[in-house]
Amino acid sequence: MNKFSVDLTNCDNEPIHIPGKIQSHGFLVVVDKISLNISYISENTFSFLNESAVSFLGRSLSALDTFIKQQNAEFNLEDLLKVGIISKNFDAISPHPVEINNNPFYLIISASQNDWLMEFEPVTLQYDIQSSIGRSAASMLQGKNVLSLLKSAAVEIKKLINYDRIMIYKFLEDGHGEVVAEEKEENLEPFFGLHYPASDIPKQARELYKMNLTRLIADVNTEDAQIITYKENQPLDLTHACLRAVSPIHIQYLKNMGVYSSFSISLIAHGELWGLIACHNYSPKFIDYKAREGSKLIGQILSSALEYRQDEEDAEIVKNFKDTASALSAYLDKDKYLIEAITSHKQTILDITKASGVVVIFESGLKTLGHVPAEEDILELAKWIKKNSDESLYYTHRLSEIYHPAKKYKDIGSGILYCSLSKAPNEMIIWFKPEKITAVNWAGNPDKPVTSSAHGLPSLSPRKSFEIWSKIVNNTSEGWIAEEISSVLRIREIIITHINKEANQIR
Ligand code: BLA
Repeated sequence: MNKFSVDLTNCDNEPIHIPGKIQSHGFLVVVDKISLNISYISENTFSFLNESAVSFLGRSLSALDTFIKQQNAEFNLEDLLKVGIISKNFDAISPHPVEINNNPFYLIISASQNDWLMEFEPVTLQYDIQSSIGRSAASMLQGKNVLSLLKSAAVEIKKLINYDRIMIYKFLEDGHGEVVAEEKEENLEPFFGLHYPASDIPKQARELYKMNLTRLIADVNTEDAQIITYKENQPLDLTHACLRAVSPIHIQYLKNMGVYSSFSISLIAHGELWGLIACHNYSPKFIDYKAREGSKLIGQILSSALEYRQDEEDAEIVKNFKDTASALSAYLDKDKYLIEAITSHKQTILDITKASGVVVIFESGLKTLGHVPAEEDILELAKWIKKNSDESLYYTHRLSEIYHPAKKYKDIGSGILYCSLSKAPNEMIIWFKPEKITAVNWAGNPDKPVTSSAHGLPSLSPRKSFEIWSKIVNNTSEGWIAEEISSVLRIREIIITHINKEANQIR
């Protein structure tokens, strides 16, 4: 069994793949790959089969045949398992319908290192989900851009599984997440636009979610069932299982949030976890294997559509940067004054990056566009940059950390991207980005007390972790992406060529 004791300081190390327990809405029978005998079994098998779990340990699968009925009585569980082993494809035979005490169950088979996992769980879906999935995928793909694609995916998932709240949760560059789309019951407060720290979904959980694309927590208040075994000191790896018991820290988190059931689907783009479709229900809710697989399929379709659309949008950004550079180049050829050429037409030097403000200092002129600090602050900053760096390009998304006076205007310039236009101390362009936190919303009621728990985890809730995270991201802007840097280098080249040309003409 897993002896790890988890608290708020060691979340990243909790071995969540070997919890030694399963959720009790189903039961687990595990067969050793070599002997094909039952090597692990969940204690709650008793409540489904009316036979003590331990009595099955070490026996062959045929011990289950009298309890678990199949449509084709000639064909027993061991035959089924062997078909899977030979074809090396358990997905093709899962879910396998069986009957236990006259109730329909699904058997889902997957692999662990030395054993085969056989999970039994109830069948609840009464209608043919396949046709709904087809319709959902079709309407989802009508979304023309990434945002409308995400919104319609949330709408379609809500139709399929009817959880109270469906969120598309996207991981941003530093690992923290934002709710970028939401479909919910009307009476619930919106989470749309909220940001959460990276630590709310620790590293090993993200790794696991890349391998196993869905996870259901049917009811945060039911007690998990212990897994028993004769294989001492060999914890059973439940990475690919459906019934895996969930980290107690996360259960507490959901309870503090008032959530009774949670279901989430991984979104993978370019081999990385792009985000999750996170579904909450405010009462216990179990959805069966076919409903989960249907949602997974929607997630996979969304993932590949996202990859495609995101690439399209990124290409669009680069194209806009390049178009702006050519336009500015043409203005420079036409106009008499450099500053005017790059600041006074339809396309300006501000469109070269995604910054919200820019200043151009050239010869004796200074011109600003968008949100920028006061002129005296800009001049101080320019002096400081020249003094401290001989590089022609400098950028940071945490300016005030190294240059304290910038604290004063962090809501305008927590991030700067600077490029020099010549060796002269006063010829440069600086782009500004605001502090990120000012763009972050927290819709919860800050006066509501944080729920305490009996387990010494009083501070664990999204609200608390948001507060902690706010402190960390204070004074930080969005980062500068590679496309912005190359765009600035491109325009710098154009401007300097232009300056040199002018200088030669004068001579
Ligand atoms: C897992 N945390 C998760 C999961 C989500 C979140 C979606 C996946 C499991 C699931 O589907 O429920 C977080 N859920 C969120 C967030 C929102 C949401 C941010 O709805 C926003 C709306 N969690 C903490 C802290 C720790 C922690 C401080 O907040 C550790 C100290 C741990 N979260 C934690 C662990 C898991 C988890 C260990 C893995 C659970 C598992 O799969 O066993």
